[in-house]
Amino acid sequence: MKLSLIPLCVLAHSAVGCALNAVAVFKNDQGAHGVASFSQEKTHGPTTIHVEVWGLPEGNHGIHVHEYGDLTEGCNSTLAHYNPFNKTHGGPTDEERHVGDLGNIYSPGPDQSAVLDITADLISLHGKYSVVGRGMLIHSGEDDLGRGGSPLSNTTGNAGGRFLCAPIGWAAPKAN
Ligand SMILES: [Cu+2]
Ligand SMILES: [Zn+2]
Repeated sequence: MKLSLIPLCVLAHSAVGCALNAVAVFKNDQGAHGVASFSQEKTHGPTTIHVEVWGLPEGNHGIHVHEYGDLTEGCNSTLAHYNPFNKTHGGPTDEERHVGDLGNIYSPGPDQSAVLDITADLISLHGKYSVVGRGMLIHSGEDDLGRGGSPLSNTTGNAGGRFLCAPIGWAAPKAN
């Protein structure tokens, strides 16, 4: 009966608290892999995101929610950064930014885990702007947060290739 709470919660548009959890599981052909976990305690509250990835080259890597959870053309078919309010690309705390702009995840090297914990006030698992069903992306290069002065700074942060991607789905309830 626990499972029936998830669709109820989504449909209710409730003003009361309604905790939802989502997850994206990454894996690529170069042996990199990891998990991004999303948790939103209150319907209109922030979403906490915990990311842990192995196999990322040393350095900063742009991390975003992209528009679609569609991997038919690999990471390319996730298309652009999720941007329902038609903003310019920015950093995760900038006033002007895409909803999907989460900044960078730092990797100490491919044999160690790269961890990112963020509280994202624009990311929601509820309602029409829910990111569930969209795509989570980790790039080969660093996101310049819109400040790099390259032609791509204002759209992608010039973060380079698409290294890891995964659709964001509802998380199964934890057995505990
Ligand atoms: Cu991206
Ligand atoms: Zn962006």
